[in-house]
Amino acid sequence: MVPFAWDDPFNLDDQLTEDERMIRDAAHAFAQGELQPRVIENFSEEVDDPELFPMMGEAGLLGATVPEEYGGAAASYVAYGLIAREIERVDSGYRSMASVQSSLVMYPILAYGSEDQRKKYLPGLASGKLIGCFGLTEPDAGSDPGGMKTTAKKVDGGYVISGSKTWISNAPFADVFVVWAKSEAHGGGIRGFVLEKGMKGLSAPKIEGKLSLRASTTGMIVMDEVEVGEDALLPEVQGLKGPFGCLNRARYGISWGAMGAAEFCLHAARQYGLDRHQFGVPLASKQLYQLKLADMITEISLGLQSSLRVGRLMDEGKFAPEMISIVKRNNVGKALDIARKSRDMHGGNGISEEYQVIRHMVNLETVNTYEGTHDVHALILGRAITGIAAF
Ligand code: TGC
Ligand code: FAD
Repeated sequence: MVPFAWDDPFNLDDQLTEDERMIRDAAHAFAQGELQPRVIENFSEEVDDPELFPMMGEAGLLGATVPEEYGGAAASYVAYGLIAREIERVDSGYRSMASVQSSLVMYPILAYGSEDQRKKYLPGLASGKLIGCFGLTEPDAGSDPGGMKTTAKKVDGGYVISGSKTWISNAPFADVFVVWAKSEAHGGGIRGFVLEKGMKGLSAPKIEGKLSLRASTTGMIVMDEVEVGEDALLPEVQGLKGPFGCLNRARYGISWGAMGAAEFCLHAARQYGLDRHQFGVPLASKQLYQLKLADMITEISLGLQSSLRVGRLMDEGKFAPEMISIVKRNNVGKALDIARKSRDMHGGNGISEEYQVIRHMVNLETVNTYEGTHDVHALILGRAITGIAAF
């Protein structure tokens, strides 16, 4: 028998490699040292903080799974998940900034790009000197990206891209835009293009007034006949499997990240219950309070263990996207429940920015919606179970 560790019930630490533990510890130190001190103000004031990208790059947190020759760390998907968990322990918005860069911008350039595109963009993105965004969602095509209206028209020497994308993380300060469009020249099939800040007809206005994920900057991508050369096309993929291949990575990272936010909320509720006295005793001495803490560590330990399993399968190339739907959907849903519970357990203080749990709670509302809503992932699983698509 071993002593039980309430903050690591299944000894996750023991299941990691030495490299993974080192990466986790470095991510933890960065998140607590650099992100935690600025998050309350950044969230409250909805501050744009692009200077975080070079700082994250310097700390090795961008493109961790990318080969070293392109500026990455050639780390495992488990290590990538551990980074997401440490960043989201501070704020889902900061994890968003990093996971878009790593999974939605660097991954498609690595997996579907030409060698020239890889050399041109990946080292700058890994160092955070370049900032990337990923444009799939449109005003009339969210859960159903196949309904997108953005088009790429073939012209001599390249393409003209027209359309608009909305709810795009990092867009207002991005240098590199991975956008998906229907291309007449490819039978109306969906193709990926890499656009650059400053191109004529390209703009990225900020969406103001979000009440969730306020530390992450979100915008639109407006493309008014943007002319690009042949070299802007991602040559190695065609169809929705292109963007979905990127989403697999980002959704997997979110499954870890959401558990980081949930762990913050558990730790905060535990400490609050030990410190706060009512009826002459600590709140933590009450059965109802302990029941909630027990439910929290149960869901967190099961969620982390599941993400670890999926990560190991990804590292072995043996995963199915439906596995990722299970962990993205369940971990985010459970994290949202845990954040709401923690908010309640803090009483009136739970609504104050100082205690931070309500920030996690409202952030997780977005995380539950983006990268496939909770219900869309249920339908992905329903299709796999029955063979019938119910979208
Ligand atoms: P469907 O017919 O299912 O598939 C079309 C083609 O794609 C292939 N495919 C996949 N490939 C790889 N990975 C996956 N997960 C895949 N899912 C499907 C499929 O095999 C097929 O290939 P082929 O060769 O036969 O053409 O497509 P559908 O149109 O019926 O899709 C249905 C549905 C609901 C599953 C899908 O549209 C969906 O996932 N909707 C949710 C949209 C979404 O997740 N959007 C995310 C936008 S990005 C974002 O939110 C970033 S937030 C980032 C942050 O800040 O952290
Ligand atoms: P809708 O698709 O309109 O869904 C509305 C509701 O209807 C949901 O509850 C949904 O579950 C439900 N619903 C939809 N279809 C069905 C169905 N068939 N059956 C039953 N119920 C259904 N996108 C990007 O491309 N890049 C980004 O970087 C990005 N960042 C984002 C950042 C933020 C802060 C936010 C809020 C969103 C971001 N998104 C991004 C967009 C995000 O992926 C979409 O919001 C999400 O996919 C849902 O699409 P929608 O908002 O159009 O909702």
